[in-house]
Amino acid sequence: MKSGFQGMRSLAMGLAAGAMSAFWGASAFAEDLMGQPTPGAIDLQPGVTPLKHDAIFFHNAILLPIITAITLFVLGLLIYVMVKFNKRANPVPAKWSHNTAIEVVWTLVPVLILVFIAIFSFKLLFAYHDMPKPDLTVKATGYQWYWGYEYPDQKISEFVSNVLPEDKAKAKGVPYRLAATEPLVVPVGKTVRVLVTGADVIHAFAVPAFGVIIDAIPGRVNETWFKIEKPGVYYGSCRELCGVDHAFMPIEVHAVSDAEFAAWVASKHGTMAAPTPTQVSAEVQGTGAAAPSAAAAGQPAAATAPENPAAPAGATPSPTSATNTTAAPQAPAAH
Ligand SMILES: [Cu+2]
Repeated sequence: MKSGFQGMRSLAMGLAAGAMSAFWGASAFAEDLMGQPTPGAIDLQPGVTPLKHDAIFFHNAILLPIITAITLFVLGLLIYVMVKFNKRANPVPAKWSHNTAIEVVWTLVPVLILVFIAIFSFKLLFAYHDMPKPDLTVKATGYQWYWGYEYPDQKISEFVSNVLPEDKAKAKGVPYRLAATEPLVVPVGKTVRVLVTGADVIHAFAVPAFGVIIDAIPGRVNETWFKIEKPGVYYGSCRELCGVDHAFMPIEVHAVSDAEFAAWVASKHGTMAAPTPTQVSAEVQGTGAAAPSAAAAGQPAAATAPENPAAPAGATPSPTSATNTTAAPQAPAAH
């Protein structure tokens, strides 16, 4: 009898070890792909925004150790009970019930664990809620079954982004069902506000590398934000079951330099928002050619007096303007 129990135990341990190695073997040592899922991976996608770093910390450093400890503790209790109080080992059970001390402990300890989690959870929620002053606003509208993107500051009216067909995706070497016909292009290192809404049914705008997911609800405008740290291509998708082609409405975000963003805006016949005074002087020094386009104020705030160069003076004298001054003069030199 005893050997049978030991046999089961070694079988269970063998199964667990096999499952663990199958789980980790495929992914743990493979390099995670940036901005898209990695085949065989089980961890969160690597983050490229401060919010995602915070979310990864919350998951990996707070939630995962706690849930692991609780699971192992409960498993230990179950095994202890099975071994110590089975019919053979404990033929005459005790008759007592209720133990005040242990009941206080098993009520209080979970409460304290939840309060501990809540401290970090609320901190993260506030970080998501407290958007810094945005440098750029884009509006994303979910349709059955594609996305529409609009750049109100740059006066780029809505354009449609569909799933890239499979043959074209293969030809370009991009992931099918993640690649889109039109990317959402944003400058790197800038706070991007995303206004999200739905036109027909509820969709959801989600980009895992940014740690961003928010519902796109008809008749309501939701708001989220991200600040991308590295240039690159980042993929997301609709995350609300919105109909038969729900799986075919990807989100493709290109994080580019200021100069590349300005070129993209020009290609869409948009106008760059009014730069801060430091930017204007820097670009004038660099080359005269960049000045007229930069001076073409397109911000809604300046719409009442578009020719007033003093109007943008109140706009963001933030640390971001320091990066602008360094980046701006280099841009025209490249041409
Ligand atoms: Cu959808």
